[in-house]
Amino acid sequence: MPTITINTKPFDDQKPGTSGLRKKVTHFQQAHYLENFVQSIFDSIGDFKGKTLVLGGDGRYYNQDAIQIILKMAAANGFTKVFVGQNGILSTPAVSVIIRKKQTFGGIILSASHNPGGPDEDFGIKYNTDNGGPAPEKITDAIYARSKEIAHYLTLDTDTDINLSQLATHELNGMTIEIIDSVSDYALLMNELFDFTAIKDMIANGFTLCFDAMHAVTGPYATEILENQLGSPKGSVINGIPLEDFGGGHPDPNLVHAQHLAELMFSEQSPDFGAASDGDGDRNMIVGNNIFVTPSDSLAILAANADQVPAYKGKVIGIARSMPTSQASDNVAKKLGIDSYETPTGWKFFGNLMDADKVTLCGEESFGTGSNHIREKDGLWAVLSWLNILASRKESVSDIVHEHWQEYGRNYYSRHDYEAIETDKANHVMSGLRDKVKTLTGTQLGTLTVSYSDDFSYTDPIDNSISDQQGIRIGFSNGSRIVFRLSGTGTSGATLRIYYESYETDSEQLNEETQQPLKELIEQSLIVSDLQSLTGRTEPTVIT
Ligand code: VG1
Ligand code: CO
Repeated sequence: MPTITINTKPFDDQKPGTSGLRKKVTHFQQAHYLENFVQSIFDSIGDFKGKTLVLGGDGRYYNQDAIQIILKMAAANGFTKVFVGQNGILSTPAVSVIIRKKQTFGGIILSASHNPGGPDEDFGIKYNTDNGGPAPEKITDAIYARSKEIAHYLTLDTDTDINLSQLATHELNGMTIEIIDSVSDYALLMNELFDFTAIKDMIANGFTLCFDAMHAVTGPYATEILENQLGSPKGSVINGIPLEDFGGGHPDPNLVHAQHLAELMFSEQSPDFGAASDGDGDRNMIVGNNIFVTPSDSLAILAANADQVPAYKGKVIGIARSMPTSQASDNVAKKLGIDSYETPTGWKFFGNLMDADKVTLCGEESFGTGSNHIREKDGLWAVLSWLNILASRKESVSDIVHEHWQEYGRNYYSRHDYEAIETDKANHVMSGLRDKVKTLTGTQLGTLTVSYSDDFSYTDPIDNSISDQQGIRIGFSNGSRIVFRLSGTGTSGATLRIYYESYETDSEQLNEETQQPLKELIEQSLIVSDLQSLTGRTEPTVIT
C-alpha cells in the first residue's frame, strides 16, 4: 500500500502543556488535528529511520482510533518497528519501563491522565524520549513550533486496521508491529525492586487492602500484582476494568474523587491499607485506617524508610520535589546528608537529575511519586513501596506517619483549585501577583512576615536550560509558604492552583486537622491576590 502525502494547514493551539497536548475529544477529531500533531512530533525528534517506537494509552475513548492513525503514520514516516500494548493499553509507567528495557527511540502515550474521558470529555497525547521520560521543554517547544508551520503529513493509503486484541506480530508497509502484553514487563520490574515474599507473607497473615483503579489503566496491573502475585483476595482491587469513560468519574486519586475509598478507610470496615491511582497509572493516593497520607509526606516517608526496601537500601543519593510540593522531604534529605532539589511542576524536570545520578526519589504534591527505576512517576510503585515498608516495619500506616512527624516535624499542606476560570481573569490574577511580589519581601501579611517573594525560575543544573514564570512564591519567616500557579493540564478556561504549607515542630500541636493550621495563609492568599473581586469566585472547586 502506498505512502501518501496529505496537504494540511497548521493549527495554532497545539502547545504541549505540563504533560503533553490535551483537548476535548471532539477537538482531536477535527480533520487533520491529531495527524498534524503526530507529524510535528516526528519532525522534531531527530533521525528515527530504522528505529523502534512504543505506543499505548490509558484506554479512554478515542484511544484505539488514535493508535490506528499513528501506526499508519509511523509506517509512512519510516519507523522500523512499533510495540503496541494489547488492546491499546499501556500505563504511563509501563511505557517508560518498555522504552528503557527494549531500548527504543521513544514512545507515544495517549492519555489525558486524571481528566475525565468519553466522547465529550478529554483526550491527550505525549511523547517520551529514549530515557523513558517525558520529552524535555527543548523538544516540546520544537514540536509546538513545527505544529505552527506544518504543511503536510505522511500516512498510508489504506483503511485497513491492525487487530490490537491478540498478542501477535503484523507487517505494515515494511514496519513490524508487535502487540505485547501490557503488564508483564512492568510486573517483572516491580518483582525485582521489592520484597514480594515479605509482602506476600504479610497478606497471608491477614493484612488487608483495597486498591481503587478508578476504571482506569491500572486495573490490569494492580489485579496481576496485588491479587495474582501477592495473594490479596479477589476483590481487593475495585473498579479494575478500564472503561472508555472511566465509569463517568474523574480518574483522579484524591479524597474528593476517590470518595468511596475515602469513606471505606475512615469507617469501621476499613482495611489496613487503601490506595488509588489515576487515568494513566502514574499517580497514587495512600490511605491508612483513619489516616490520609499527603503526597508530600509520602515522598518524605518513603525517603526516610528507603532502607526497608531491598532496591533502595543505602542507595538514595538525592531527593527532588516540584516547587509547590511541601518541604517535608527536604527535612529528610538534610538528616540523611544528601542533596535535595526543587524543580518546576511536571515530571519532565526530574529526568536530567536522574540521568545524571543526582537523585533517586522524586515527588510532586499532586499525588505523584517515583524513583530512578524509570523516568515517570509511578502509582503502583508507590503502593508497593508502602506495602514493602509496612511488611518490614510491621506497624500501621498511622503509626509510621505519626512517628515521622515526631521525628521531622509536620508540614501541614493543602492545595485549593479554582477550576475553569475565564482565561483572561485568571491571567489578570497572575499578572497582578507578578507585579506585587517585586515589593512584598520584608512586608507583613496579617501577622506573617514575608521573607521572600518571587516568580519561580529554574535553571537545570545539568543542561543549564532556564524555565521562567513557574509560579508565584511567597515565603514567610516562620517557614510557611503560599504558591500560586496556573494549571497546564486543563481543557476548559484556566485553573488557578493555590498551595499552602506551614511547618510545626512542637509535637504536642500535631493534630489531624489540616485546613485549620493553614487558615491565616488561606485568608492572606485571597487578600494579596484579589481573587474574589477579579474572578467572582468565593470558594475553591476542589480542595486536596
Ligand atoms: C498537574 C500536576 C502536576 C503533574 C501534571 C501531570 O499539572 O499539578 O504536578 O505533573 O498534572 O500529571 P498542572 O499543570 O495541571 O498543575 V498527570 O498524572 O496528568 O501526567
Ligand atoms: Co497521570
